[in-house]
Amino acid sequence: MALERTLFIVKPDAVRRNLIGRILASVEERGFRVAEARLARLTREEAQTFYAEHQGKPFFTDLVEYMTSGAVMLTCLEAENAVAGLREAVGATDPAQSAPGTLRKLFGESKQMNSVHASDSQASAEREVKFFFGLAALSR
Ligand code: 3AN
Repeated sequence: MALERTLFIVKPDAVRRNLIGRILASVEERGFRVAEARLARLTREEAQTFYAEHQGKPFFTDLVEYMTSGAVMLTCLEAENAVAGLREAVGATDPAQSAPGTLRKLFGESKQMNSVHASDSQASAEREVKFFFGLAALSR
């Protein structure tokens, strides 16, 4: 299996609760390597562009508000089968529905404040890694 890269974000609710270290330790323990990392405060434009596929949905305005409400830890993670593997480690959108041991079950507070983001497909991973870290980060 080939090495893949995917985008992983520690979202504002988790940064606010001082969970960056625990969450990154947890993904490292699960076999992911941190290839890129940057603490950032997203602008409205960045959040809207990043979540463009959800534009028009009832939760979109609140989602942009939440994602710009504080710092986020942006990372690019590398592993074999990284995209699918990280989605499994992250769990379902709603922490209440997430499997035991998943990051959202462990740390998430609600459907919106679910602590972490992971790209949902290889195409999304390419778009999202490029969006925050540039084209070179896809293959370094
Ligand atoms: P996931 O991050 O699990 O792929 P998406 O892509 O459907 O979920 O949604 C993106 C983000 O929008 C979620 N991580 C969550 O923060 C928020 N979100 C999704 N669905 C809802 C909802 N029904 N109510 C509130 N927030 C939501």
